[in-house]
Amino acid sequence: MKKRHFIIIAIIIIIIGILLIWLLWPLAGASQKIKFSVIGDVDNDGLDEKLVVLEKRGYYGPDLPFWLDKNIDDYGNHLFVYKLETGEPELQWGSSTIPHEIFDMEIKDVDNDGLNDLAVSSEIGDYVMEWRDFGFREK
Ligand SMILES: [Ca+2]
Ligand SMILES: [Ca+2]
Repeated sequence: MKKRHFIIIAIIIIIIGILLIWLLWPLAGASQKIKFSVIGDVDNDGLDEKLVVLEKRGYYGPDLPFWLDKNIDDYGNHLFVYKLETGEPELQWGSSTIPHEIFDMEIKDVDNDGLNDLAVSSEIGDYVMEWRDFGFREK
């Protein structure tokens, strides 16, 4: 009798385990998620852009740098800048992996020089970036 109970309990545990794997499998494949976005004229051309911070698995996209055979499979933050003037957001620029977590960003003129900057709050502290030709530089 006890052996029979043990077998029934083992079968129930196996069925629950299979159900959990089946239910959670789609989550295991989720390799990226949008953390937040902000809108403003970050490149100071008079038109707003949408900046999106993405949490993503893998340091690079499908095209790897020549010195790597395979992608680095860690989670990291990526920043993308989209133009908004055509209705559909159009990718203007995207970063490779940012080696620290970004908590918040704000597009504003931090140093009162008449040009917008990107004020970033992150796990390594607050810092200010500015748009230069094609990409951001720390101020
Ligand atoms: Ca702009
Ligand atoms: Ca400024």
